[in-house]
Amino acid sequence: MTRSEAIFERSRRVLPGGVNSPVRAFRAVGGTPPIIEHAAGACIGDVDGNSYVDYVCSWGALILGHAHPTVIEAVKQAADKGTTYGAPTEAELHLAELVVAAVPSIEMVRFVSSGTEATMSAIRLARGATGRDKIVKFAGGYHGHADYLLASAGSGVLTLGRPDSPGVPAASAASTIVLPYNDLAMAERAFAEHAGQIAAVIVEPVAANMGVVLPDEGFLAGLRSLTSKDGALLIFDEVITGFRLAYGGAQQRFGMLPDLTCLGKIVGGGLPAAAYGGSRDLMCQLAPEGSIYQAGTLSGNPVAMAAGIATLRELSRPGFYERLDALSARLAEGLARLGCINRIGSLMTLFCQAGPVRDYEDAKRSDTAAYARFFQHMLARGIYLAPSQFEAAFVSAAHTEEDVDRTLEVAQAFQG
Ligand code: KE4
Repeated sequence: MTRSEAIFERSRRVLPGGVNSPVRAFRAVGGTPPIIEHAAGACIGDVDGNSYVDYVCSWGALILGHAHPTVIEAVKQAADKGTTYGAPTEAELHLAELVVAAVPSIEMVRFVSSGTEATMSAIRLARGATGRDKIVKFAGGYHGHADYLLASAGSGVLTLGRPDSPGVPAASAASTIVLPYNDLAMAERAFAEHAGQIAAVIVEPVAANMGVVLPDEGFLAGLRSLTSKDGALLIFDEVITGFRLAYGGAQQRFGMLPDLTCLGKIVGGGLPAAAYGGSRDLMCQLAPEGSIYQAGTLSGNPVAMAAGIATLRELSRPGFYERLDALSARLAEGLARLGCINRIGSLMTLFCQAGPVRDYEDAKRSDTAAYARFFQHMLARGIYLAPSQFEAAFVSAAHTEEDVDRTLEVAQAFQG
């Protein structure tokens, strides 16, 4: 028995499934997850001395790679002055000013501690600001685990949602309309059928939780037009795409302006911090300025703010995204013979199927058993991919051409 196996066996006695987030348990790919003990740059190391080139990067948070020296130094300096005060700090002001300067649609921002909190709060703000209850999300879109976001399409696509998990009250899911991603005609029908009743559409501007699925030309612009005409708000869930696809996120890369934006992962530099933001008019409706309530003990945590500030400073350096895109293209081109690659910037998924993959129904046609075999083949040879076909692979600034070439060499040896 390896140390990872022994530790994981013990963990399962006190942590449900041995994990604190389900996907980490490797249920979709089989086997025992390596217990990670340390990481630096593009590599992670487990308790048995194995090292892996990491394409999970803490689910996209670590665009600079693991333990970036500048981030670590900033965290150490902040922690030396205390870890949390529950009071206003200059650090949260500094990161807020960086976010406002970076993200085109954000005039004001509120920090929270997870992407789930960010989307949950943005939706409450949208409902409070519009006085409406219904929301629209897309099949295969993941926005964290708030009850009404764990909903799947009703019996008829235009009917109200039904719970996607035990414990989600039917009444919660019933306020959610779940539509096919990239299906603008269905979105138009939903707005016709529920005219004046939809508070917001929440969408990943590039979907990354059914695997990576890019928006069709005109899809996002169509949602922008539909929501504006109906008086609903458009929420871009940029928890993954924010600071990933460009310094200003997907909205900068696509030239779009949502009403609210949710950020996570990168904005906290690998520490627990997330955010939601939008126009001053909207954000000033939040307590204590307004009456829409949202709060958090560790919101704007000074150590997390320090990590976020250090990270965004590195991202704003000239040429950062261009290098990342070029390295990611090299990886994607090399993997293309193995299946259908959907990629934008440093975000990609290799679907084990011929493709195309334009929505969740397409994604579900993937050969998940083949993906599991590919995953295990790569893991055994020191390459750590996402332990699910329906997740993304992330390239960081710490990855090198040698890392990519090694990855491709190992992948080429895969015999299915
Ligand atoms: P968190 O609550 O996990 O910080 O963020 C929720 C969330 C919101 N929006 C998007 C677009 C997201 O991708 C996420 C979380 N992403 C997953 C990975 N697909 C986190 C990994 C996990 O669940 O363990």
